[in-house]
Amino acid sequence: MENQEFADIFWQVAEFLELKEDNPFKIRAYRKAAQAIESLPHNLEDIYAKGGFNALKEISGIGQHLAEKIEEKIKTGKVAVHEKLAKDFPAGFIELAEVQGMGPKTALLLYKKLKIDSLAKLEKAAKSGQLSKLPGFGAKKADNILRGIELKKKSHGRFLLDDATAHAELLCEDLGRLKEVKQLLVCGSLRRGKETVGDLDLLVVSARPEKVMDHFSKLAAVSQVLAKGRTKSSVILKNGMQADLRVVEERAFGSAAHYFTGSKDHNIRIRQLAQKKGWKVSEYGLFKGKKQLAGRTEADLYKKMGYDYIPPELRENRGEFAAAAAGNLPRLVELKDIKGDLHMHSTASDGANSIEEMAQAAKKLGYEYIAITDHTESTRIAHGLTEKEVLKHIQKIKAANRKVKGIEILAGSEVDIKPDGSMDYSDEVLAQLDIVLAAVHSRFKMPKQEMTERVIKALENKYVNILVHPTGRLLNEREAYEIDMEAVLQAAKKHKKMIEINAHPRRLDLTDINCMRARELGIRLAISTDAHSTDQLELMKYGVITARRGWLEKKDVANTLPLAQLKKLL
Ligand code: DGT
Ligand code: CA
Ligand code: CA
Repeated sequence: MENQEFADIFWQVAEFLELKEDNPFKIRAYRKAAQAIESLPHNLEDIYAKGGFNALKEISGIGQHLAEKIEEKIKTGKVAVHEKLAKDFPAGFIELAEVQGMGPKTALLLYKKLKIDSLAKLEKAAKSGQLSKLPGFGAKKADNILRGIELKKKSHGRFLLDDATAHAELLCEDLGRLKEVKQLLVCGSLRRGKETVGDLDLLVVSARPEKVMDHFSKLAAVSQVLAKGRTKSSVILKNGMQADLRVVEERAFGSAAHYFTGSKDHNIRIRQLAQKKGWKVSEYGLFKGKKQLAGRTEADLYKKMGYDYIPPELRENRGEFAAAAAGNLPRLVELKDIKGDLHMHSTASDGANSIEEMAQAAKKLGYEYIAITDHTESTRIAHGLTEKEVLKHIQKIKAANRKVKGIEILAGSEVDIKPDGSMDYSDEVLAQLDIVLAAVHSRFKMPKQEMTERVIKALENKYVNILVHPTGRLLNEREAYEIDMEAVLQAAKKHKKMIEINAHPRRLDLTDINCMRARELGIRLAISTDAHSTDQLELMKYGVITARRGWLEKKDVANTLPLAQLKKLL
């Protein structure tokens, strides 16, 4: 059983209880547990198999009561409370509540008033003008809901990078145990680090393809076998994700890896380039007539074609061939270059761990510094700090910094940019902070021009250091707000401000393409996790891969600098 299955049940129970106006502490406990489970690096069932009930109870965020629910799910496959609550709501309720612009309360209202219990019915009602006639609705809300439905349809079947990575790792672990598997590589969009992944593409070298296919189709994670051939198979995993497997001979491994890594646009381009030389490139190799010129490794393939090796993240046909021919490819930033993390939360606002716990965890990752950046007053849902509270909080951070040796803890804040572009703290308070992040957390629907002016005004504030999650998008959930990113980047350049690449797989914001533009303009980027718990500090790798897709080098990224140099930048 996947951890997500447990988390989903807890999220849903929390929604149901909320609608029933049950005890808020109970609701919060379910949400906290769901969050804890989602950031758990190990499989819950494994934890239970190894350490029993007590091991479940020891997971932070999970007490006696919720450990019982997890045990119940493992033993019986379901959770009685959840089943009972679900019966009180219409069948399509959860799906409807998840539509952007809806939420559980609206979903329930629409069911009661209009008997809407499916996406199709919702779409019809929104299009026919039925919704806008309801009290408190109006054309704008109906439009928002329609856009939410579109987004849901578009995102259908695409998976977040951490989810896809976790599943690929599980499959590889299992396949790798087979002695017939000589080499194993995850290809496709996951290898390129694309922001979301449609399906997994696995490549294996083996002299015994039948054995590999037999094993693959019977893996524990597989729920359905779509196709099973001698060298090609496709399955659906239990979480609904498709996984394709190809088995090739060693002599074609490089060209097969290249072909299945894609992107399609990159592949089409290389085929044209080969044709110009009178050659042919395919998943079986690079050929001149019948003669194989290359194919065993990707490096050979590129070399023979006259190019430097192109890292997978750059294979999007965005100028990589020209750069590789001229010896001008960037030396991409790597995870090991990262020396600190400049955006994270503590229990002072909506984080799960204390300042010291965050610092200790960051130290284990080998970092030289971190910034604790809790929310400000306007972000009420995240328990943002008032000016008075943040001054005390700064003292607490300084005390923690003295106490925890071997890592510098900067006193920071993720300050709301108010709708008029002013900051949520006065300049006097901002001046007390070591680092100031600026973020939009409200009024996402502003007209483009107003939103652009709002953000630019924040960049004009002399205390602001980094504009964080600059487009506000939540992948598969919420579209970016309307903003003129070129104007924002120009302003960042003018005022010498940094821009964040938020590493959380739900955000990956700034996006790869905008990173390319920021690099052109010479803007410094900061890759940060926005961690709300110690586990989430490990999400850094997804920010790094996004930076690599944006052609960024070590020198483009602020948090590759050693502490002394970083401090000068601030
Ligand atoms: P995804 O799964 O939608 O996130 O994206 P990919 O890039 O993993 O695409 P997928 O799984 O359909 O195919 C894997 C790779 O196979 C793709 O990156 C390039 C190659 N490929 C697939 N279809 C074509 C095609 O029609 N032409 C060429 N040249 N290559 C293709
Ligand atoms: Ca794929
Ligand atoms: Ca595929």
